[in-house]
Amino acid sequence: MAPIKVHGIPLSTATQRVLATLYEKELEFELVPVDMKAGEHKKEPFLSLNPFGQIPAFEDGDLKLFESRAITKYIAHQYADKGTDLACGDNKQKATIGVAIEVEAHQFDPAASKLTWELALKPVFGMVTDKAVVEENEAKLAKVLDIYEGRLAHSKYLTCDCFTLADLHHLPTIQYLLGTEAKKLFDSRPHVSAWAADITARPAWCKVLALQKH
Ligand SMILES: N[C@@H](CCC(=O)N[C@@H](CS)C(=O)NCC(=O)O)C(=O)O
Repeated sequence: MAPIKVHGIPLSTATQRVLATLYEKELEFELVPVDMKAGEHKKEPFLSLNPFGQIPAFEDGDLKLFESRAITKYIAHQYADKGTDLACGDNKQKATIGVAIEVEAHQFDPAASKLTWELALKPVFGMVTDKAVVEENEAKLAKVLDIYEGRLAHSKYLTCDCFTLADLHHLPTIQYLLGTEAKKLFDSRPHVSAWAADITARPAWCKVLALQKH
């Protein structure tokens, strides 16, 4: 059988989301590097995998997907019996996970991704951080984290006492932000802080981080 292929790079947050899911599921896969400096993602053959020219792209046999969150949902359902159950519970529980997945994508990620770019990635590329953008997005992220703090007072993870895709989707940006001044937003909220420490210590996530050292 053709192996699962992930086209992307270990530093990309969206690629990391897919890699974390594959490691949680204990699946074999091939990471196919995309030379973004050479603009490989904006040319064929990559555009045949994702016409929007963004990483990651994903192949499982003849199935080709893009959009990291759609890919993780496919993996969690297709390989439900392997590794960690990332979509646990009955249909009502699954619907609650679905809500938390949407909250990550539409409430948490816009601010978290802008802060990741300004505080973690721009310095790596020798670019200057825009303080006004940081201030605006720290305020936005703080409001989301206040809601998470209330939620996490009732359960260990965002939807229940087991780790699901909803928690996993937060890992890439949280990992970057914990290495920046935005860490204070997590540290000042005890339940959020304990949750972030727990999910970033997962063995599957540590394997994603190890890929960055190669
Ligand atoms: N919503 C997409 C976002 C993908 C995305 O933004 N990928 C970034 C890397 S993390 C990228 O390819 N950036 C290059 C570009 O947009 O040209 C997903 O979750 O897969």
